Amino acid sequence: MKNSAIAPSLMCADFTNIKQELATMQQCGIEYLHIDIMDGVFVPNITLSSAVVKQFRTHTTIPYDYHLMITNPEQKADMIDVKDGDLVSVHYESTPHVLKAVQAYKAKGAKVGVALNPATPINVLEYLLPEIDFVLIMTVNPGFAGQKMVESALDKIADTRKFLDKRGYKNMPIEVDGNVSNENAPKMRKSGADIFVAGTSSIYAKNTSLAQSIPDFRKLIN
Ligand code: S6P
Ligand code: MG
Repeated sequence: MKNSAIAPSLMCADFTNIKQELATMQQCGIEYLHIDIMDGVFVPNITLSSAVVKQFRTHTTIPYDYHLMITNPEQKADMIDVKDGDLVSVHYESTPHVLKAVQAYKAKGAKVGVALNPATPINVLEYLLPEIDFVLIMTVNPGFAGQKMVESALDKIADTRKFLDKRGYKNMPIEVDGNVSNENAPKMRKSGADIFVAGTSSIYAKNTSLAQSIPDFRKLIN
């Protein structure tokens, strides 16, 4: 089993206090900042923009984990501020040219993953495996925070782990996103997840602080 990593979902952050939040995340050893980019077309919502999140680089050295929920991401690589070592995931369902999209962000120095909506079967990854660095399994329909995990999520994570291991990709990480709650995260870990997108159902839950909730969450996924 690989080391687990936490990627706080910045669409759940308090932007009036973002400098402090980033400092706390850095102190807590957060591995990635999960950044949801939506276009109101691929998903029915619009959230963060690359132009805004780019400014956070002056306050943190934590790599970004871009989750692109935009149509034809292969045509938009120039609009996304990618640094070496960032993660970028492109949705399988967002373009007929998913390999081209993978290549476009690789060329910018990112480690690139393919994200799968809950109803998308994992065998679509078959011929992409040599080209990608990780897989993102959506455990809710993408677009909004605060949803409930879909029924099939834990089985799908376990099936993905088997699918990858069987094909010689034992070290390929699986990221999970959507209702990665304090309750669900340990089950997701058991099923084979490695990178955990943490939002309103864990570290950003009400009545806690990041300084408390992040170490608590880390215990749950170790
Ligand atoms: C949703 C987005 C996610 C959410 C995250 C929020 O489409 O991709 O990254 O921000 O799921 O976490 P939670 O715990 O509210 O589900
Ligand atoms: Mg996301």
